[in-house]
Amino acid sequence: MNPITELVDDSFIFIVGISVILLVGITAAMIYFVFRYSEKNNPKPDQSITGSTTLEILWTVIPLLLVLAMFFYGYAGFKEMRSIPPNAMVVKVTGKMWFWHFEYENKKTSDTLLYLPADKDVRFELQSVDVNHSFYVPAFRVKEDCIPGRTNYMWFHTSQVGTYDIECAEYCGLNHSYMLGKVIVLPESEYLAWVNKVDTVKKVDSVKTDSLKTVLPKTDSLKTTLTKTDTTKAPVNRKDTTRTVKKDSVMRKENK
Ligand SMILES: [Cu+2]
Repeated sequence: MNPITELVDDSFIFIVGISVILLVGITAAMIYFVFRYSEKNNPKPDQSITGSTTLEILWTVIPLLLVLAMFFYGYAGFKEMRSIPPNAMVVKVTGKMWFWHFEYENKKTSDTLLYLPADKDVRFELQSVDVNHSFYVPAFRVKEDCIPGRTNYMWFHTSQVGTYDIECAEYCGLNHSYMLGKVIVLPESEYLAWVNKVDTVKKVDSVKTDSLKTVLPKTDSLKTTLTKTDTTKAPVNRKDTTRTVKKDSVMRKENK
């Protein structure tokens, strides 16, 4: 179970619940007052009410207790979000115009698709190389800014195997709305096989990214009109993969 998801959902339901009760109560009282105290029903205004200390105390104390309860629920979730389990695995997330780049503990990298093992705590170190982005994974109820020149952090627990959306939640330029990705949570053995396999990185990513593009046909049509952006993007990717291969081959030599 992901504790963040539960706490965020609890506070959300609590606040929406109170809001609905207040909305219904206030609307009902308003409609009742419109008829009960209309000029037609009361040709002479009733001036007997001058004030009520009891009422004033009640309508001060009750809302105060309600907002304190909202704060309590919100703070419980916030505290959980900022308390990263010490043994969490680390993934570096870099926002670039306009895609997500991920680096794993063994220096392996991937773009757009974030592979994670199931039932693990994951700490994300968030950076940006150009403008402000915001790494948003709705299924895990987390969102944190990626700011150039500083490293932010967040974490979540990958509860179940599955595929979950990644979005950019900070307007970052022309292709902001297409800055999408997927969290792919795999059984631990499959994840380890993927993360330790160096040669097929490029193939796996390109195949899966293509299948993602077919889900998002608009991206393709937009990209064809932005050929200049694409050509600049391509060498960046190539550099990254060669760097990974080099580092890993060095690591292999060291292991020998
Ligand atoms: Cu963005």
